[in-house]
Formats: sequence, C-alpha cells, structure tokens
Amino acid sequence: MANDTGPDEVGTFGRMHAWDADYPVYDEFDLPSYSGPVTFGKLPYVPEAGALMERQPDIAIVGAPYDDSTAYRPGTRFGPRAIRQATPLSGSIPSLQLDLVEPFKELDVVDAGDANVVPAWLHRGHAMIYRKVREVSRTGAIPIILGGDHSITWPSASAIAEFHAPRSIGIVHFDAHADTADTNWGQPVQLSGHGTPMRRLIESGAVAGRNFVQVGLHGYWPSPEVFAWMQEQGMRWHLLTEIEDRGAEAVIADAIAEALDGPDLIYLSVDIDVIDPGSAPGTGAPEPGGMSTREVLRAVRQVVSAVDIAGVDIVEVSPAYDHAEITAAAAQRVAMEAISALALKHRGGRSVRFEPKTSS
Ligand SMILES: [Mn+2]
Repeated sequence: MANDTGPDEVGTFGRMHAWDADYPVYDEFDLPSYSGPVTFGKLPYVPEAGALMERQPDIAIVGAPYDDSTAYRPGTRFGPRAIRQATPLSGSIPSLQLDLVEPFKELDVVDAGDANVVPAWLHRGHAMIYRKVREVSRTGAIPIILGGDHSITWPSASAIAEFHAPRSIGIVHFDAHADTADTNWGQPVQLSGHGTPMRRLIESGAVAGRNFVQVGLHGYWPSPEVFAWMQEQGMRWHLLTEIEDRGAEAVIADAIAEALDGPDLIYLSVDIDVIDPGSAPGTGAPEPGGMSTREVLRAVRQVVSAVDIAGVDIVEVSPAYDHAEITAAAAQRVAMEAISALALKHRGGRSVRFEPKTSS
C-alpha cells in the first residue's frame, strides 16, 4: 500500500538533486521480500504468549531451529530462517493454484518466532519446542512448525495431540524415511535421534499406529525388523513405487482415508527429503529418486483441502547443502500451499482455527 508522502525536510543537496520529489512510501509488509526483518511472508512478529492469546490468529508460524538429533549431515538449525526468507514475493499474494485466494487477506497469519532452543542440549531442545507449540496451539491457532531435524515432530505433534484431546489426531507423513527406529545408535530414548520420532509418538499414545500414514518411502532404510514393528502397530505406508504405479493423487486419497479412520483431525508432517534431491539437495539425508516438487505441492493442497488440519511441520531443510535456495523455496511453498488451502476453506465460510484453551 503506497502513501503519497512528501519529504519532511530536505537540505541544500536534497534540493539541488531534486531528492525532495514526491515518491510513494511503502509499508513494511509491501516492501520487497529481501528488505527488513526476516519473518515468514513479512507477517507480524508476535512471539509473546500473552499477545498471541489476545490476538488469536488463525495460523502461527513457529521456528524450531534444532538439529542436535541429526544422524548424517547437520545444519537444519538454519532451516527456519532460510525458509522464512526464501521467496521473491511480499505483500498480499494470490494463489494461482487455489482460485486466486489471498491467504494473508483471508486469514490472520502471524510469525510467532522460534522455540527457545540452544545448541548441544538435546532434551532441553525438545522440551522447549513442546512448550512453544503448546503455547501457540492453546490460542486456537493452527501451528505451522518450521524445522529443524525431524525429531521435532515428536514434541510438536505431542503438544498438538494434547491440545485436542479427547479428540484424536491422525498423521499424514511425507518422507523418504519411515523415522520409526527404536534408537539410532543405542541412545537413551529421551535423547532420540531424528530416525525415531514416529515410534515415540506411537509408543506414547499421542497417535494410534493405525492412523499414522506414511507416503513416499524409498531408498534403503529402514530394515525389515523396523517394518515388522510398524506392521504390528497397524501403521500404513505408501512406498514411492506405489506412487509410480498408481499416481500420487490416488495414493494420497487412500492415505487421507486411512489417517481419518477414527480421528477427525490431521497433523501433516513434510520431510523435504521426500522430494528428489535434484530439486531439494539442501537436506540431511538425501535419497535419490524422490517425488517432484510439483507432486508434493499438489499433495499438500489435496490433504489440507480434504481434512481438518490440527498442525503442520516442514522439516529437514539444511541450507548449507542447498543450491540457489531451491530446497528452502520448496519448503516455503509447502507452507504457502497449506496456508492457501486453509484460506480457501475460510473463504467458503468455514473457520479454520480452534477454540482457545485459557486454563490448564
Ligand atoms: Mn524424516
């Protein structure tokens, strides 16, 4: 939004060079994306719990800059900032995929800042992510959590499952890897690595195994023993080879039905390594031969349009291995597709947020 603002006062050189001409002056939100402080979409920064509760936004972006549970390439602690800034656009933007809905006009979306994470303190990191996501979800906003390694799904989805109890949640999980190991190298359970969060969520009862649905698994992990454990839990998964055979849309329709077989709310977790490393190299454990970015963005729209979303996370963006920000940009667009699909529902007359919880 431009205001025609004349110069307050100019000096000799200002007059000499006509730097006192009338030029438009722009709001922070409408300035180019590369200028000013880094928040998601240049949206308002509302990190404080009380202010967030008072505002009751529809959606709150939360950063989880934590990578101490990484098994291979580290660096996802830099993911949230990279995702926030990986867009050429600013201001109120329309979705060409979703009937030109303008998500930031349709919904109140804020950036709630990062969880209070410091390096090399694993248990504290998960505790702080749990507390931050809990704090945000209690306002009734839908949290969209930017990782971080995938272990952050353990505290994040736990907090969201608690908020909605006694309603239960299902999880739709896009990933090259199942992340259902018992332990990576024998670490204590409380210090679980990023190959284990999905097992922790099922063991604890945060989500039922039968409503935990994985899409896009490929490569050489996990082992048959881990798949046997998954089967015992009633987990359902769709290998990438199934997407090759049947197409993503049909497979994702099945995944949605399986996740909702009981629960009426979905937590969506997107590990960027489900995308082929040719299009998303900036990640910790790349697996060649993944989904296309286009398929994943379409899949996110399909899931979010079809279900009630309790929360979303987007993880494993490791900017040091990225090239030309393509991985961070893909992750930014995963978030945008989710937000825009929620906006389209809202335009259709549906509230997308939840009732806040102000007492324990
Ligand atoms: Mn993962």
